[in-house]
Amino acid sequence: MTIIPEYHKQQGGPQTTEQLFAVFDSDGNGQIDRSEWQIRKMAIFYMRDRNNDTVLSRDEVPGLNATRFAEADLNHDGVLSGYEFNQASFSQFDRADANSDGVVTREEFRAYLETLSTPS
Ligand SMILES: [Ca+2]
Ligand SMILES: [Ca+2]
Ligand SMILES: [Ca+2]
Repeated sequence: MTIIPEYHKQQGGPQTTEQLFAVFDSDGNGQIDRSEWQIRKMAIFYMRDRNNDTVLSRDEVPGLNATRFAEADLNHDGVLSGYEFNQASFSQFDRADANSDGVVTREEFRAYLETLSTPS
């Protein structure tokens, strides 16, 4: 997890889906596998943390269903810490791997990020 603050400091971290995908796809094969996801997934947390206060408030993940948010908010303080994000069901690899073939493609990655950012 020590690598993530570096991204965070680099101009606020990756800002586009394409940049974020490149961060995740560390071997550059155009797909994110399970281990790449585990290593890099906190980059999503930092990307969504718009005001850099190291927690995600409700409005920073507007697409996330209220029930999911509440489930992830383990200490019920109304925001998601990095730990809570890491543990959350919505941040797991299987959530992004829509067709369950063991890799997350660009399309799946984009669709996954949409679910966090776009209110339904
Ligand atoms: Ca890869
Ligand atoms: Ca919390
Ligand atoms: Ca997939």
